[in-house]
Amino acid sequence: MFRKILVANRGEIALRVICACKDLGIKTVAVYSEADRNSLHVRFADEAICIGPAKSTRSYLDIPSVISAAEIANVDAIHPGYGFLSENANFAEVCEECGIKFIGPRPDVTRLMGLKQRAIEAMKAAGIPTVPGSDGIVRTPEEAAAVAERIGYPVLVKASAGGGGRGMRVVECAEELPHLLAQAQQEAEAAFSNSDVYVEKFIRAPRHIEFQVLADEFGDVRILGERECSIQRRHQKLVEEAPSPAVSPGLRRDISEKLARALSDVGYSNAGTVEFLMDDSGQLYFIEVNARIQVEHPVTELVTGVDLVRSQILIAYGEPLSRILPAEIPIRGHAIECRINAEHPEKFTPSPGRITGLNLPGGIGIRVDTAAYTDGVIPPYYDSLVAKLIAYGDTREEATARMRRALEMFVVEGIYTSIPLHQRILAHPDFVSGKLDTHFLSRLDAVPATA
Ligand code: MV4
Repeated sequence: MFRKILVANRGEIALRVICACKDLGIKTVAVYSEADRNSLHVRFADEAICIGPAKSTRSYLDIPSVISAAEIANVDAIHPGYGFLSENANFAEVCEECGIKFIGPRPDVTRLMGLKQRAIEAMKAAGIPTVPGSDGIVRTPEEAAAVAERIGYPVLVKASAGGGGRGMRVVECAEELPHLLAQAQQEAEAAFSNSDVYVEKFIRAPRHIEFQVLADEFGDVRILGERECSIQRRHQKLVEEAPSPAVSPGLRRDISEKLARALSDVGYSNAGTVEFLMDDSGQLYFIEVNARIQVEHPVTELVTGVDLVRSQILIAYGEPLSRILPAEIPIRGHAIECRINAEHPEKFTPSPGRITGLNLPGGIGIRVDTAAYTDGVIPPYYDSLVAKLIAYGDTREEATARMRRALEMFVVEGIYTSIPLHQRILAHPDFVSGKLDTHFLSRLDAVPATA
């Protein structure tokens, strides 16, 4: 087994990776910025190396600094967590050149998945349903208009290198198309140094449903069910659950079979997530692949019993899936995750600062993934995630009841958090009935805070 792994991340996910390493008897090396000197990932790793100032471009995103730390500590592998360098194919390549195993897919596969329209092409070729749209990149208003006439308005112009909604424009009619196309291209160029865009039929108020993948380095691919991630604001997910209330066992089986074949064909390995949109008729359409472990992975862990981070490490070491996973992985029970963010309750702006008092809930069916502690600081430089509160139950109703109990007993003093918002979400009749889509929160905002 690997002797020592460097964890190229911070916060709860760095701790999550350290936990998996401890379970496997692997030594860990934390890296940290000057703002994270007193963080728990530094405290619980076997070694810790400061890699630069608070600003992430000069620390957690700085490839030479991370690689230097890995060389100094003489690690066998690097786990990138999520965000930061996790989907940076160049970083994965540098690791490889330095003889350090990157715990993730091969760089060429990550690069392919990063070009959305190329990923769509690959999935389409393998029989995965995709959104009606252009075949590849659209360059001129004439080309875009021809596609839009064929599939019908409204259409969505999307950046090929995009993510998080940047470089996206909804086009309602032909008159708007030329200038919205130009806007999307300019925004894509500014954000990603790549002006390539493509066109899709715009699906109004879809559900966001994603499938969890584990693949070994020998072409064996397993799908571990799906997560429903429709409850989001400004492309930030707030609540995720597994399984999706909208996916039947038949649909799950059908998509899983097709995905396993498609991902094996492209040479995918390690953990990944395949994102789909679901329209109001219940049709799933592939949109993109995330070549990393995701924030919301715990809900899948709870309904499958599979430790996804441990699996990532074993896969990277060269273990075949047949030795990592049981022959059958039934989806059992229901899990819900609430992302507890440090944010102002009305303005939804970040609320960094010192945590002066903290009570983490527990009890049966509750898991808390966090790096927070009393007198600990949520710095302003990174994302505002304070904790992931995850509830499990035999049924969705039981998981919901446990989540409400845990939210009530979750106390964070000194900063504002999204706990009150989560309480409102879980009280909403549409949440209770599982009637979710990506506009759920805008409807919730119309409900008084006391409801
Ligand atoms: C879409 C869509 C509707 N139709 N594509 C947003 C970010 C990017 N990852 C994909 N996104 C969307 N693509 C078509 N053809 C609506 C969204 C979208 C969305 C998707 C998932 C979760 C939240 C979202 C919020 C707004 C828009």
